[in-house]
Amino acid sequence: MDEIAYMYHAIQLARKGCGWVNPNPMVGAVIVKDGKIIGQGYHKKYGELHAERNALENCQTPAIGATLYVTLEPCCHHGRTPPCTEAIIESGISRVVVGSYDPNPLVAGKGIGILRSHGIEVMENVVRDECDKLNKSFFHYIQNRTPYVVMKYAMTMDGKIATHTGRSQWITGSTARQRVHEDRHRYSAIMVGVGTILEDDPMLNCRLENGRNPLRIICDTSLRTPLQAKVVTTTDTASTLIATAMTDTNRHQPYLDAGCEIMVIPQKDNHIDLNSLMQRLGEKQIDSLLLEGGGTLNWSALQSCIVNKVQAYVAPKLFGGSGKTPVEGLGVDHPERAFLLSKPIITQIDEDILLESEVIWC
Ligand code: AOF
Ligand code: ZN
Repeated sequence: MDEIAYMYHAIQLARKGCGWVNPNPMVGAVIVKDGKIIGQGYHKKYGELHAERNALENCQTPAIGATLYVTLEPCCHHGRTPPCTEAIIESGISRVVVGSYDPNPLVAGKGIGILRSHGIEVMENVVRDECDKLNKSFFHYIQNRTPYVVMKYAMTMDGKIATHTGRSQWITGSTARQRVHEDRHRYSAIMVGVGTILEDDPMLNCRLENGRNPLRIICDTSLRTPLQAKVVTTTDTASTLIATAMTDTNRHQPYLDAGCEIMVIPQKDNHIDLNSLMQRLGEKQIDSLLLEGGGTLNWSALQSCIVNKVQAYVAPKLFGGSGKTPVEGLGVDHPERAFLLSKPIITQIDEDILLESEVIWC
């Protein structure tokens, strides 16, 4: 195996932490000596050992003189775990090959600097693009302290998310829907507007075997969520947070009794202020959020500039008529004022297509 292959192996290991490590990054590590892998590991769960320490613990022979391949710059700070740089230095590893740089202000190049100052050879940026792809949401969260927001919707080829009678199940096929559940596992929270609760009464959970349920967030300015809604009656299986502008604690009580959390957020233009909400969610360590509509909330989210990425599933169907579209609201008045997205990554998923773009201008 060559250097690149070892790093790809470390990336595979890192992916095993998907959905379990948030708000930490996914990290994988491989230790190689005399052309043989002597230890490997990954960051398994938030609060637990980092990838490098897991790899060192798994070493079958002493790591003196070995090379460590790690997808992210080793940390050098005391967090929930001691610094990885200390463990690397103590182990006698003589060379470290790094994929991504860690933008955490507590690390940010200092990890690499410490290793070098101890005479360890460090090679940077190896398979960096692939390593960076693992942790888009972590990079955003650690620098902004707000969640990385992905606006996701499924529409027909004539741009409808529902028929004129309001029916939306199902637009895409089962494989595309499975993919959505993988994202519900990956991201820390899922958010919808109260309109979606009133119309569809969704569960908003992750229906993968061994999947993790995201925190369900309902944007509900005037507290209209029915107490019989599934998101309210199933808090024993998945947590629900209702973000509202209603300050009357008597109105909060029935939701609190049902096990929901209430977050009071100031109002802006008759809706809760989404920028304040994102700040508060960041304080709760929500690093990533899947925005699943509806169109009114999507419009507010774009106007508030909180959307980082758009995921549009497109199904080969046409609904016609006055069915809803993914982004409602007033809309822009001129093509020049459009929200601009990056060149999409296109993935065919059976009969459907997934288009993924970063928001580059809002
Ligand atoms: C690494 N290897 O596997 C991970 C790193 O609170 P802690 O102790 O878990 O530290 C979290 C921070 O450490 C996180 O924000 C990121 O900068 C880094 N994560 N670093 O060397 C790992 N998960
Ligand atoms: Zn570490």
